[in-house]
Amino acid sequence: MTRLIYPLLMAALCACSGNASGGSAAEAVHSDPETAPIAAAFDADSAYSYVERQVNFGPRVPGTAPHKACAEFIAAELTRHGADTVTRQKASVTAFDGTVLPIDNIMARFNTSAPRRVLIAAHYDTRPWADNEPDPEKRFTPIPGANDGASGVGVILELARIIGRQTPPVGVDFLLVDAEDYGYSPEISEAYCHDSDRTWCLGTQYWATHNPYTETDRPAYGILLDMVGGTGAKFYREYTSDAYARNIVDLVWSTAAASPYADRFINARGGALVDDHLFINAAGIPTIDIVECYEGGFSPTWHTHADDMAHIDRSTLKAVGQTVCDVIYGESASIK
Ligand code: AHN
Ligand code: ZN
Repeated sequence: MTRLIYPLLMAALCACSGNASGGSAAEAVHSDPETAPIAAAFDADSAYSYVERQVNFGPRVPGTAPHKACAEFIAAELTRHGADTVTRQKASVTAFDGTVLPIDNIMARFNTSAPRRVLIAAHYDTRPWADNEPDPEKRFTPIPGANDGASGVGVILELARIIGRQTPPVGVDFLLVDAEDYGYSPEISEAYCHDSDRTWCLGTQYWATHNPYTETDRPAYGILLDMVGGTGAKFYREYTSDAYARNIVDLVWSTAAASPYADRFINARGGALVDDHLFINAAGIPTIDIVECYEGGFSPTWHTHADDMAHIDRSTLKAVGQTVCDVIYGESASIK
């Protein structure tokens, strides 16, 4: 089931968001070899291995040892790939059931001297429950989170590897957020929850009100990657992304349309969902969500124990990773 956005939250977010101002790359003319776009090859095997290494830690539930080990791994890889800065935002937040969760948002910035920057985000925590297991007994153990958690991070770590070796025409800030997936659902809790939308994306909600940017150095736009490794996945235009940052959806989908991965990016409306991009938009950065979400809901492995490596597909990681890579390297250094 795709959760529809709580109307009041939606209204509040709409009221404080500006229009997307990025996306001029699609119009840029690249006749000068000095400014011509440089191509970079996204290595799907590397991304796959990054997904696998996260899964091998075990479920990355906030407050647990595998989560901490994974956070250290992510931060170390970003440093190793040559980030200008890697910062950790440690805090605590309270989940819908009263559990106090230690959170650790990880931010890495590359090419910080560039006047224009883009933000690429994903959550790295995994859900402590398996809401969609038919057998209720199996619902209360954590999922592997290969697609829901590790896949977006896997794509980001491979992008970081590439960017560390070949400076892109824009600054690239990576944001790995915590505690996205500790939200309320009626399958795992009998408690009544009056505003369940706000029980999701706790790390991003914290970041949104404590983010490092000012009005003038904010990224032009953001791209959130969520569930980007599933077998045979197709990516539709997510509703909120179109509402906040249609020109960025256009940029990404048209970039894919001109690539061998055109069949993965469908230029039609998908579902509407509460995800990290909602709160990044509220912080004033027009942000889209590349997410496997259909009008009828998510993939069959979503929030089940089958969200494992057997259901991760290198060709999906490649389609998403190469498309984001093409968008980044297709940016023009001359546009602020
Ligand atoms: C809700 O189910 C409310 N939002 C989907 C966002 C999500 C969950 N992404 C991964 N897990
Ligand atoms: Zn999830």
